[in-house]
Amino acid sequence: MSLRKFIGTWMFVFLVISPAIFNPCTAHLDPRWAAKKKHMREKVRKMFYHAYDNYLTYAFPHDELKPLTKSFTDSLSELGNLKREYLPQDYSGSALTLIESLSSLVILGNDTEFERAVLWLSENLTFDVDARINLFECNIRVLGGLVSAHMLATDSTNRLVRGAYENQLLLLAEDLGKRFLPAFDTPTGLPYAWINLKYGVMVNETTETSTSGCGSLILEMGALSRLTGDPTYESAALRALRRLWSMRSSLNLLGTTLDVVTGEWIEYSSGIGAGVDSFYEYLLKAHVLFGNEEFWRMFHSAYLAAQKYFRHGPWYHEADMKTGKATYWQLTSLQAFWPGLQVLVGDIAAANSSHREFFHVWERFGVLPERYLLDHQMLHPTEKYYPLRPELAESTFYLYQATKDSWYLEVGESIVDSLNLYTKVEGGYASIRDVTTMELEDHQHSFFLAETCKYLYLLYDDSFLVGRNFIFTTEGHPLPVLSDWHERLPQTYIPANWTFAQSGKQARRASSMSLQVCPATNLNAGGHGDRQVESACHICDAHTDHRCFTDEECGVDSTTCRRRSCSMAGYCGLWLFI
Ligand code: DMJ
Repeated sequence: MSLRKFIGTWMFVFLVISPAIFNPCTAHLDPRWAAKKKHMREKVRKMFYHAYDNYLTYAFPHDELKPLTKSFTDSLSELGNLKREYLPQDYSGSALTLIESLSSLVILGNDTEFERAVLWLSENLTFDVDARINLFECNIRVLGGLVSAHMLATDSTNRLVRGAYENQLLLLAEDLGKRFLPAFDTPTGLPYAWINLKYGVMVNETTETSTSGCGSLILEMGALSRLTGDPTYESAALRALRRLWSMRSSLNLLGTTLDVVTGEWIEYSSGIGAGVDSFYEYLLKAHVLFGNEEFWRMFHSAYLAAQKYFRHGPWYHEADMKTGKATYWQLTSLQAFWPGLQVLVGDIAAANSSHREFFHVWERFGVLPERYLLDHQMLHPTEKYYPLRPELAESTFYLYQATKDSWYLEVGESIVDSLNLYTKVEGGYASIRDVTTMELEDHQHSFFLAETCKYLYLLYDDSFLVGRNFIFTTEGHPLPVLSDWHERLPQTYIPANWTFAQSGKQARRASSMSLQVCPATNLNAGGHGDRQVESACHICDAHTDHRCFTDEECGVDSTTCRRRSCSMAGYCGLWLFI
């Protein structure tokens, strides 16, 4: 069989679930970079606090900082790139940036400030306000921020003074989740994009929403259900996701916008960027978080279709969901998350080549412009802005985790330098209105603290992740992967001839399954102190960079419990035959 036919016949998807993100196997340091990493970590820490402190000084408790005028904006009502219709008198902000900063504070090791923020929110935050909010944005930023912070506040690390925390963030999250529910009361189960927190869906509310808007709710609402024991939230999000998936074309493609009442597509063209991006992300991450095969099957089909119809070399264009024909040849800043997702899939080679192209564009302009017309080789005439987006930093972090290639540390350095050179002002970090002139705009988005700074910090210091399994929401809020949230215990694929000694070199082959502790699934991390880590069955790859020559050098995937094998590109992962 020719190689071409071989590849055509046996298309492989290679699932890694980056081991360094989810397990303790890859705690290794490149000695040449050790000092540099420390230096960069401190540089990023300073960035975070420059943004955070200025927010506290000039904007808190309002939503976001205006760093040029050192003032604030109550932007929760404005989120979603749609025009705010009105800002009610009684709406005084929801401390959005504080909520978004909670998990970053933990990752930076500032437990004191985390506690202070948690207690302030516990006492002061209310959602009983006459505010029309975007469901998607409020879900990923506020609900996700609260649920993640609640889980961090109640994990075994005791970062809060004993007795100070009595699940207040979870109660707030539950209150918010209840206010989301009227949005799902449609004939299709697809939620309205906008709701009023106090009064529910407004009369004459728009029935148009995006694919992300109804397909990226399952992590936060699912987590809320698991934490409260009330299945309503997860059921609503799942029903919407299933309905959305049922609307795919015969090519397994979805459009970008749709009507929640009729269930008809409005925009048939789609890609991996705005309006669709986190839909793909949540299918895979929901599979990781909840262990549900249904999510994996959806993701698998959707991912293959995206690679088939949108990809052109390292670039991604848009295509018509019915015909698969290319529509818009545009690179958008939001697309830069895709290589990070591909790392979770294990498609490292494709991730690396796309990431390089995004970075070239970054280098050319100094930052990533919102939209670049690939067919005309020019910037989009109006979308020339860069609002401090995290996506390139996010992918850089994932690729470094997967490969340990120090080149990604250099990419991170270049991102940090550009941010400090072009966007740092006395009052914080400002968005760029026009990348050709570097004219600034008076807005420091909350995701700069939730994601951009967080991923840059984790690139240089991932100690928060060592020995623990986390999945990051699309807004960068970590959720622990817990075996008791998994729908069913996975089957183990450990080959019979492996030995499971717990000492010496062979300790690598030990897993909680092999140690017969499944289904309790608590495995002592060994070599990382006494911390107990969640691991259903995980076995490390033989090499920390996951490179391999033979299958024998590959371990067992930590979340699916499937035996990993060696790809043609020489990386361990899960390969699926289709
Ligand atoms: C963030 O709010 C999230 O990452 C979202 O999924 C899309 N992008 C913005 C930041 O660019």
